[in-house]
Amino acid sequence: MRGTQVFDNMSLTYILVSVLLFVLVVTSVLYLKKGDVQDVRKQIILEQQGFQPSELTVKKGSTVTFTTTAARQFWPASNLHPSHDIYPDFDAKRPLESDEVWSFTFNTAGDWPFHDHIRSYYVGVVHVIE
Ligand SMILES: [Cu+2]
Repeated sequence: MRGTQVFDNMSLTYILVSVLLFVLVVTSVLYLKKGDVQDVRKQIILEQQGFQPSELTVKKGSTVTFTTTAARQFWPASNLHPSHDIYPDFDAKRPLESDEVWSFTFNTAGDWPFHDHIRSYYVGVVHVIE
């Protein structure tokens, strides 16, 4: 009986350690994924279906690059269309050619919805955190 008890305790320990390791691995993966969004993936692409990603979270001071895969001009700009006055600097201020790259550095924290000024039904939002 005593042997069985020891075995059960060891099984319990083994299960607990396994669960803890699993939680640790999942937490690490989620943390790294979040890091990707904030620190590595700072690109928004206007595709045929719309902006990809349409929602992006970056740290204040991050530069986000806007490009398009659609073979036509585009014009990223902050809302509201057509005045762009929620974040006037967040505006390419002219039509960009399809092979142009436009970058903007977000120095103000907040939620910044934007659109393609040429086709204003293409929309997205950049969340800038401190
Ligand atoms: Cu506009």
